[in-house]
Amino acid sequence: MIQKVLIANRGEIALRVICACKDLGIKTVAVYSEADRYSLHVRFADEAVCIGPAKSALSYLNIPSVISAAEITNVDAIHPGYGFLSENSDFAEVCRASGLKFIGPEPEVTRMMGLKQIAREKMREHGVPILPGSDGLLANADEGLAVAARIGYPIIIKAAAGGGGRGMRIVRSAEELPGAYTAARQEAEASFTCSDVYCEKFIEKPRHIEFQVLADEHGNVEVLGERECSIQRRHQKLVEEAPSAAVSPELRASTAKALKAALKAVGYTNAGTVEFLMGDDGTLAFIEVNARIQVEHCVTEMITGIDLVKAQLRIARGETLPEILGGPVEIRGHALECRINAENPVTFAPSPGRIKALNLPGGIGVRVDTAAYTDGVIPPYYDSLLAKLITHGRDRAEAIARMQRALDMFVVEGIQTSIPLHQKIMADEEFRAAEIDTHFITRFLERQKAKQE
Ligand code: MV4
Repeated sequence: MIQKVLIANRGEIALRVICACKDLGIKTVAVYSEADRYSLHVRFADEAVCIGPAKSALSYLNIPSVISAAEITNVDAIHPGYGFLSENSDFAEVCRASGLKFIGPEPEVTRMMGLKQIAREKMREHGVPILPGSDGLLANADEGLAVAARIGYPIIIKAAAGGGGRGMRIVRSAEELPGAYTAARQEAEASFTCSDVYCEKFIEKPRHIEFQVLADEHGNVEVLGERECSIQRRHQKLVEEAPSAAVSPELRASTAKALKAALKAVGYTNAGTVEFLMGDDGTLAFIEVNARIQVEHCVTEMITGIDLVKAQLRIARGETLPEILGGPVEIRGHALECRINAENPVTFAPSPGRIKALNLPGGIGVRVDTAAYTDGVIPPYYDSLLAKLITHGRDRAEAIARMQRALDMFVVEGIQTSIPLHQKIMADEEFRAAEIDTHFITRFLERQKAKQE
């Protein structure tokens, strides 16, 4: 039984987990750094424990501190949220050794999914499409040359332990390859203390599309459709939506079928996201698995009506997916999410400080996930996500209209936010036509600049 959960996170996701626990009658324990003493997750949890100084390395990432807080408050389980310790398999292992249920996949599975060339091989084995590329790791630059001769340029060399775009090098010709191979290895070693790399075909202007999955501890796997996440800048997503305009019902169904087989075979449990790239030909190719709840999970919740965080908790207490879902998953309407960051909307520089005034929008089809409040302080130590503004409509046009209305009624004074940027994106013709790929923001910012001149 899970009667009390410690939430090893802060901000809006800590509050989101508290909401799901409250809905299930589960008691909550917040942990907080010295910078977060007056945060809402501290106020709304049943108990709260200070776990260290402002710097994350000394608090939210400090495994002994988090485990000590769990032991003194006598919780049954830990929800890691996203970021911080959420995909740290060593942490999940310490939880298990301490008799605490980690709300996520087993550490062995998270570790396997973190080795991207292994995840790639597992997916291929079970019929999930992957890009042509190396068979496992590259032992040297010559192996990379041999793969490129077979599949053609451009290729991309990626860190096996990678993420967030580090340890990647695009290679457009044989002459460039040895240098790119060495550079990728060095960056991988510096970033992940693992210099292993693999390679695959490089897709020039892909769409980034990800599938939400839920898997119980009895071998059942469900796929809850996809999200379109192409609108990003420097690997930070800005706008997400569900479903993707580029995914047909047939492609959705065939991808879901293969994913179910692959995730069942690897013993995946709890919530997860499988990332794909879509090239010009409209086909999807697997890139990586995120073994956690994601920031953008809300758009999937809006179109399926399923509370994903509640599902995570119910899976962790041993319930089956048929019990949790109560019938077939149906996709209804369209949802959008704008990430409202505390940052300068033009330079993207962080804008921490005190919120002097705040008006959160509402009304039909509008949801705001945030831990912000009037007089609350956005500290400079963590990521700059201030709120997630989510809208739902019967179709994409209705979701966009509701987003425009909600952005207009979203007032934050005292700090700068990305609200003006989102207002411009919502009005953009390419966005409105769903002509989006991972280069959208570059083109959009150029159009904005041209308008000013
Ligand atoms: C790629 C790619 C093109 N071709 N792989 C970037 C982060 C990491 N998660 C994977 N990434 C990419 N992998 C192949 N074979 C282009 C990117 C990429 C990207 C992917 C998703 C969203 C935004 C991106 C921005 C730049 C590059």
